Amino acid sequence: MKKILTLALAINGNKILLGMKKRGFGVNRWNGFGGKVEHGETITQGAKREIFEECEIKANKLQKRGILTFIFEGEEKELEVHIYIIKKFSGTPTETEEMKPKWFANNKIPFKDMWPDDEIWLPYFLAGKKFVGTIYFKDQNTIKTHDIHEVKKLWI
Ligand code: 6OG
Repeated sequence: MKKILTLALAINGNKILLGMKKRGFGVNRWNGFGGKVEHGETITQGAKREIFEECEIKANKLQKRGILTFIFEGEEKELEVHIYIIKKFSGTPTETEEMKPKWFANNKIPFKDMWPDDEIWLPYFLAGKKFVGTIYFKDQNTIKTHDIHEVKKLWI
């Protein structure tokens, strides 16, 4: 069973916008904003809805940068996460019940309080590259193996 999810991050100069997840999957980790795509909406619409729900900014322009599949050992579910950069937004990132937003300098990204995969794909993201790949987790703190590579174009 495959679930489609979104994940969106904004960059401003040498800073990146992350949110501390206050509840649910990935609680107590800094991450981008996003969640499950609902029936009847496109993936991009789902991304925009989740960004607004989680930190109250309106994403006016999104660009898809990556598609990663996360597989967990012993579990049937697979997560297909569509990763976006928020190119333009209006409003001020604001804390909600789900996320506490904060800007981090690119050289002070709190990797130890993030999902372990972020260290692998964020360098592509920060370098302006597009990427696809699969990450196979032993558990939520441990990656067993991964295969990520740069692509010139994302087709979906
Ligand atoms: P809800 O299910 O709470 O949305 N997500 C992940 N993000 C990273 N960086 N690594 C992972 O490795 C992830 N798995 C899921 C997708 C969950 C949010 O968390 C992201 C969504 O933005 C396993 O609605």
